[in-house]
Amino acid sequence: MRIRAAVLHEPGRLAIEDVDLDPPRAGEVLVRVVAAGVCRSDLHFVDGVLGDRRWPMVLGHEGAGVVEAVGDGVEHVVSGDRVVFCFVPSCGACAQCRAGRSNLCAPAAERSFAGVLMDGTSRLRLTDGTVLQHGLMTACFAERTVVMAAGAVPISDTLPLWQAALLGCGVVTGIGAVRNAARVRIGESVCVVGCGGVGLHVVAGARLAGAGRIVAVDRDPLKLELALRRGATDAVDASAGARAVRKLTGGGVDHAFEVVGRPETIRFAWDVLRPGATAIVVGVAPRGVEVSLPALEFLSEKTIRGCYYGSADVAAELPAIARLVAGGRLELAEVVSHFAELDGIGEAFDRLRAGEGARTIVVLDPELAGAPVG
Ligand code: PAD
Ligand code: ZN
Repeated sequence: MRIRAAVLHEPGRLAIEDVDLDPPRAGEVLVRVVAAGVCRSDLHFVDGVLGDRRWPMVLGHEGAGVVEAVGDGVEHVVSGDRVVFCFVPSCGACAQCRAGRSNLCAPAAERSFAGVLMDGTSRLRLTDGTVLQHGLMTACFAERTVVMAAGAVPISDTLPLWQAALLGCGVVTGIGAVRNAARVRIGESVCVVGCGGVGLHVVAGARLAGAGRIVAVDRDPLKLELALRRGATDAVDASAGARAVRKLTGGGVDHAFEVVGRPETIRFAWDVLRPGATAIVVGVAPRGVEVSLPALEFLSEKTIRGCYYGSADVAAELPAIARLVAGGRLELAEVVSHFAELDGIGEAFDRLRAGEGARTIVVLDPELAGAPVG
């Protein structure tokens, strides 16, 4: 079938155009995309900083929609079901999956990097026949997409789909970083460096986990204001430096989260730790970027670790988080600053690059999304 999609032809050259989408094969699902969030990880693809040959590609990895058809052997969803995309459709059989780290599923990582589905091929082509990559096995900046069965997580009907869209990356990543990677306990102190579309969910996750002090750090006053509204107890402008956070918290925090993707903010997260504490790096830095740390400080038993996709078992956690949102215990609307149509995606990337506003939601079907456009 022919659909409209956001195609990255090469870094910096993005176009909304007609593409051909093949039907789902065995183990795959055709989804009508209803809404999709614009994450900084998409911008990394547009800017070409994740490495060569990651194009041409249909972008978009955070979204929700309605199932239109399923391939052979798909039993967990039927046509008409509402689903959120999971961009690591884990195989369940590799060593990582068996060890409970489905977010690091090895075959999914390999196919994702190659821009193909699990059988090693693409369902997407330009009208001239050129094969297109599936952005993070999701490719949801498009009217329709074909994803692996494990990439379509069913959710209840209670949540508007424009909010459900956010669950598929930002929310699961942010809440998961707090719960699965840091395992924040009641009363512990937290610092969140970078309070954008993902960092604001880290702040909310820390509040839900019962953190005591939650120090928000950003260079944009608007983001600090949003962070305070979401449960941060203190806001610090990044220019004040890590020393300001250490002073505020009487010697440093128990957990720091870096949610920007730059060496200086990774270093900031390290510098705000008390002895024995851990920094969790969520931000994705451009390929080739290195970060340096004062090695002597390993004596104080500080730890630094990464966190991919909230270190989460997404299929299990995503529906549970959806219930928190539907029950009014986790607010999502305030993180969304703009709605756009598919044609407005270039402007959404410009805003993200300029640090203007928080999340943009691309609405492909206003009626099903239940959200305004414009
Ligand atoms: P965003 O642009 O909405 O948020 C970034 C925030 O950082 C903004 O509020 C900026 O103002 C702020 N910021 C920028 N520079 C500084 C600085 N020097 N000091 C303090 N604050 C600063 O992006 P996002 O929230 O969509 O994504 C954030 C990062 O997380 C990005 O690198 C993205 O690729 C990564 C990501 N990782 C995963 C994962 O699984 N690890 C998932 C999703 C996103
Ligand atoms: Zn993302």
